[in-house]
Amino acid sequence: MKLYNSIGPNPHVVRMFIAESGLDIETIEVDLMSGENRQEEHLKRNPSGQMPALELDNGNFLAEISVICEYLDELNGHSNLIGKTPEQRAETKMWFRRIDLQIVEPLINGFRFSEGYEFFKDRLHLIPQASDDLKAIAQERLKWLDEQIEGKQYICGDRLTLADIHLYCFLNFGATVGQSIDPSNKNIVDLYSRLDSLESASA
Ligand SMILES: N[C@@H](CCC(=O)N[C@@H](CS)C(=O)NCC(=O)O)C(=O)O
Repeated sequence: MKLYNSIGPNPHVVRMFIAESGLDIETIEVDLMSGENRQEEHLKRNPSGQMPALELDNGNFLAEISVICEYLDELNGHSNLIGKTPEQRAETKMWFRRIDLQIVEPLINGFRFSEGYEFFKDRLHLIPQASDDLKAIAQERLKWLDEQIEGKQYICGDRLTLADIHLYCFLNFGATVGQSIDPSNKNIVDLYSRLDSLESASA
């Protein structure tokens, strides 16, 4: 297998997941800054033109980070990162989906529609007037998540999962583009620092 990798929080999620899984997968760099990911060669790997993409041994490709991670975990015999039982897997996917739709999407689009405007204007349909509201939604939902994880070590209790990794990588990115964690979200701040101390965080 080969991971087509680049800068950005989405590839970071997959790299951190691979590191936490103890897997070793060859990576091939794609230059996102120059738009190599939007060229024909990469569109054959992922018609969405986005990063990352996983090439399988039979030459087929997978994209979408949760799909890649779930596939790897299944091959790896089902770890805690996705879940060892149907209920654990459902719990992980439930939290991943909440975090993805309610926090990550507004955070990243808030960035793309403002600070990222020049970079993304020829790649995506941008809505600059929505930027401030999207950033506010991400912050509101983070506050909600802060209440949900009170007393928990990780989002799914004592189990480190893809949901934590997803949240961590996007909060890490958010901090670099003016969307830092509100320090009053003490549980999120603590969770972030627990995840930041993992060796896999720098993958
Ligand atoms: N839903 C996709 C999102 C992928 C994505 O947005 N990737 C970013 C990198 S963090 C990208 O390729 N950006 C450059 C571009 O859109 O041209 C996934 O789960 O993989």
